[in-house]
This record gives sequence, structure tokens and C-alpha cells, in this order.
Amino acid sequence: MKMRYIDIRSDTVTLPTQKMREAMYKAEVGDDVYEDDPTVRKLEKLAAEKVGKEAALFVPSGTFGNELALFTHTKRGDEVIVDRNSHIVLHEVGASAVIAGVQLREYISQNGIPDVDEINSLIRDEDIHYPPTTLICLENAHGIGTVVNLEIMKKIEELAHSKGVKIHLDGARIFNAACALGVDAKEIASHVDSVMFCLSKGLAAPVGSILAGTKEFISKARKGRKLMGGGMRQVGFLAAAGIVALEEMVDRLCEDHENADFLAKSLDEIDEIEVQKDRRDINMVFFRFLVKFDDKKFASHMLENGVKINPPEGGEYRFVTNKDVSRQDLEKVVEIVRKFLKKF
Ligand code: TLP
Repeated sequence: MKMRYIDIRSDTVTLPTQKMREAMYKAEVGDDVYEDDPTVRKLEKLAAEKVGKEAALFVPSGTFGNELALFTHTKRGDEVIVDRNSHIVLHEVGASAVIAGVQLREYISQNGIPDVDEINSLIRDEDIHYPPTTLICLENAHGIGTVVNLEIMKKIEELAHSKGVKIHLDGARIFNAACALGVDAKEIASHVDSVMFCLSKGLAAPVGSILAGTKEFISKARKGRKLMGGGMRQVGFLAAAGIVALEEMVDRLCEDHENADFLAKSLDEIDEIEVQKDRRDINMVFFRFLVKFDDKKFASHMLENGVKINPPEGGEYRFVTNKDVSRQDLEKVVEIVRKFLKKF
């Protein structure tokens, strides 16, 4: 029998639900490059409504959606203001230089929270030496585990628009942010010109993300998507799962947050562990060990006991709760961590 692993590497690992599988099987499809796929159209309409934007586009991944947004908002040589610890900077293989051809100017958020004055100081005036600033990128929920409140987003919106600069939101986990802030995702997205969000993370769709914005922006992005090789044909099979994700999987995300609270508390009770308690807004738990050991040994101990984890980044581990991991699974995870520390 196939061994069942407890997979806490990410929420991207979630498997599609039975309903998604059935919807995919039955999906009515057509050639989406001709805009002929009724299921994709339905998903894009629903997705636009969910974030209160005029239009939306189905894209293959979150990285694709972010990079397409940069490519659509900017021209080669523009400057984009973005968090040093954002996914765009850290985890997109430098694509903004390759695809949009832009220069990134980084702000340094405090635990994912941007400082409005710092962003203001980074927007370029007109000078023969300077590239034009055309875009600010925000991330909410932030990949380091926090959420940005609406007051800060509003201030950045006012600043950007007073200077003719657009804002793109990496909202890969916008519905997690909405849960943590106790607001509707529409309210978060109302402060930005474009938003990318993922169907394939906590919402458990197998593939795909959404880029949303004005009709004009999305029609330009549609052509950019084709240029990037993302014009897909009978992709309604995937969109069908995305519809189920948006209709049925959004409200349960708060459960992942509660499970992460439980995991954080349980790990923090272990003497050799320090949990990053100030970065505990969503379904992620970041922590360090206060004792030194070979990280590879820890990972193989976890795997041998049926738990998949990622290696640490900058000395920090990240455990991510998701719909395929129960409270009992998390109890087991903590037990297995304790067992390692005893042995070592
Ligand atoms: N994040 C992945 C890894 O790439 C780190 C994860 O496991 O969390 N924005 C944010 C904030 C993200 O966390 C991610 C994925 C993306 C964009 C990109 O999405 P994909 O993986 O669909 O390209």
C-alpha cells in the first residue's frame, strides 16, 4: 500500500478534492486562445467578482501571474519598487529582469509590513540619470507569515496614485489575508490596480492562478500571456477545479490558521525551539532550533517517520498547515520532532 505522508512543506502540496476531480471530468471545454472555453470564462468572471475587479485572466502559476503583471504594467528599463523579502525578489528566478526587463528597487519591510515613508523615498523624481518608477509591488498575505492591514495599503495607494505609479499585489494567499484581517478579499484588492492570487495553494486546485484588474489591463495581459507561452487550449479542465476552489475552499482556510496556532504553540513548548511569534498571522509557522545539528539528518528523521519538510532557509524552518493535514497529524509531527531532539 502507498505510504501516506504528512506533507507540511507548503500548501501547494494539497491534492484536489473529489468534487474538483468530478468537475474536471465533466468540464465543458473549448480552445481558450480563441476565448472559446466556457469553463475558463466562468472561472475568470467568478475570480474577477471575488476580488472586485472588472476582469480576470487564468494563468499557469503564481510566478507567471506576477511576472505577467510586471510585464504588462511596465516597459523595459522602468523601475519597480518591491520588498527585499518578496516572492518576486527571492523566488522567481530573477524573471523580472528577463521578462519585463525592469530594474528592481527594494524596500525593507519589517516582518512583511512596508513603511510608507520608505516607499515614498524610493519613488524617483524626473532626472536625466534616473529610470522612471512605474510600479510598486506589495505582498499580502506576506510569504514570511504576516498580513498587511488595510490602513497601510490605503496610504500606499494614495501615495502611488498621487505620483502616477501603479500598484500590483502579489495576493497568492489573499484569502488567507482576508481571513486573518477579518475582511473581504475585495477590500484588500480595492487598494491596488492589479492582483494575482493562487488557486493551487490552500484552495487545493491542482494548477493555476488568476491575474485581475481593469478590462484594459487584462486585455493587454492576455496578449502578454500568449507571448510568454501561456495561451492554453482546452484548459477548462483545470479551470473547472479552480471554480470549485473559489466556491468551496475559501471559507475553510481559517481552519488552517487555527491548526497553525496549535502547531506554533506546541513547538514553542519545546525548549530547543524558538517560534517566530511575531510572524504568526496565517497558515505558516517559522522557527529556529537553539541547538546545532545536521539539517539533513533532521529532514531524513522526519521523512523516515512519514513527515515531509523543506530544508531551512537562512537557518529558519517553515511548517505549513493545509487541508490535507489534520490536528492529529500535527500532534504526530510535534512528537516526531521531540523524538529527534531526544535522540540527538
Ligand atoms: N510560494 C511557494 C514557493 O515558491 C516559495 C511556497 O511554497 O510558498 N507569491 C507568493 C507569496 C508565493 O508564496 C508563491 C509560491 C508564489 C507567489 C508563486 O506561486 P507559484 O508557485 O504558483 O509560481
